[in-house]
Amino acid sequence: EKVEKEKERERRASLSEDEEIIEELQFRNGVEDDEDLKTRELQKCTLLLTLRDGLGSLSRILRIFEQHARCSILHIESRQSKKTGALYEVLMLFEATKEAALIIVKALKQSSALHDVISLNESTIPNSVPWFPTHISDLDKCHHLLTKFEPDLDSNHPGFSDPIYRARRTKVAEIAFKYRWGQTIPEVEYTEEDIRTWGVVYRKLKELFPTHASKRHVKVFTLLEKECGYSENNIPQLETVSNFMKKKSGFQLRPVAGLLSARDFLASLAFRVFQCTQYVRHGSEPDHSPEPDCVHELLGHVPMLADAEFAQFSQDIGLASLGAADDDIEKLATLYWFTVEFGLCNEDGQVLAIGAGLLSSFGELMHALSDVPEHRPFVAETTAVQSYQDQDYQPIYFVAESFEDMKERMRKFAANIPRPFEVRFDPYTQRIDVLNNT
Ligand code: HBI
Ligand code: NLE
Ligand code: FE
Repeated sequence: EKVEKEKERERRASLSEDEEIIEELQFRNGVEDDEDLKTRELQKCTLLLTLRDGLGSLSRILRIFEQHARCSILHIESRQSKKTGALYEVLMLFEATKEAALIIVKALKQSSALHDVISLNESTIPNSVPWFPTHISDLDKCHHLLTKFEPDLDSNHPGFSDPIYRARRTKVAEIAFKYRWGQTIPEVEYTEEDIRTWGVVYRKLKELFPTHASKRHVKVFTLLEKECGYSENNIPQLETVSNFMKKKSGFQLRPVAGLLSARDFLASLAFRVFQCTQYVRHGSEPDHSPEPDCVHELLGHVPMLADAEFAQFSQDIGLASLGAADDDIEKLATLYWFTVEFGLCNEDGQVLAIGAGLLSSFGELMHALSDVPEHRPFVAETTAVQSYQDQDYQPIYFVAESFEDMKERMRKFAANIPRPFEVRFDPYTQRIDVLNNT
């Protein structure tokens, strides 16, 4: 053991200063394994290096880059420096994995050959950008389901002890699991029990809409009855409704098996795609369901998403979420919760519901507009950090001064989320263009 230690000491002593730094940093950052190296995404970094000595010392610096597989220098140019204690300045653009870039920049900062290291795109180096879909077909990969509220797993679910209901849910979920972009959404043959449940909710809500729902909702709901087969005796099929929405606002539906992760769910909104459940809530609790079901989607979300301005608002939340850090996703999900799901809005001096969670729940719609819960003014920054629960009626709702005001506040909030790039949706190709700020 002693011999081993001595050998290691000798080896270290023979390392050059730069090699030593690299080794130390690789140790601290965890050495990358080959498999990881092949799959990780590369990022571009621009550095301004100030050399102490002549351009000859550049070779010492280049060695730092050579240590990393898949790292390449894309551009390099030099000029004489005007700084005291420095001879040359080198502008360098390189490409590497995030991990390698981190190690390289740290090694450069510690190298005695350099007077100064400035990273011109610092923000892209320490935070890797989470993967996000860039074409609408990539939504096939956004299928991260949360197991909350599953009737098979949650003993409080009204369907937990109803094997027939559970079997139906499993069958409907199959459609979503098999669905791929571009396909027609398969029809579900709803049971009498499903239609009865839908009818109970439908009848009661229809009575409340004129006095409780946003005018945007009321307007489209009338059209849905005329053009899409909405009625208390019929659960419309997703494909029919999706085609209607495409005409109205460019939104479309795709089937989903249940509650998605916030990241995956929000990402689809960027493409004007709404992930829509296709099963019906359990018949024993028609007035309120803590989980989304197609009653919620079709009566709550669809009429709002078919409104052009609301569609834009929803897409903007989606665009803001692409590649955002986890804590920003959480804020956007919270904002989504208090606007798209449970938002209230002032319209011509009247407070009305715009949130789908209210517009699909007879019980909560009455509760939200009564004087039982607290109403607070909608301010994006404070609303974004308000905690909420998703089991029962909300104790707090946020009321927007007007829909335009809500849109504007949300737009400003989203613009302040730090991201090293900008995104733009190209409706012709249904692709997200990523505009690098580097
Ligand atoms: N998943 N299928 C589905 N439907 C939703 O309405 C939904 C979701 N996942 C998350 C979510 N809503 C929101 O509560 C936010 O977290 C975005
Ligand atoms: N509570 C709503 C309803 O009963 O329709 C569903 C909310 C989904 C987030
Ligand atoms: Fe919803």
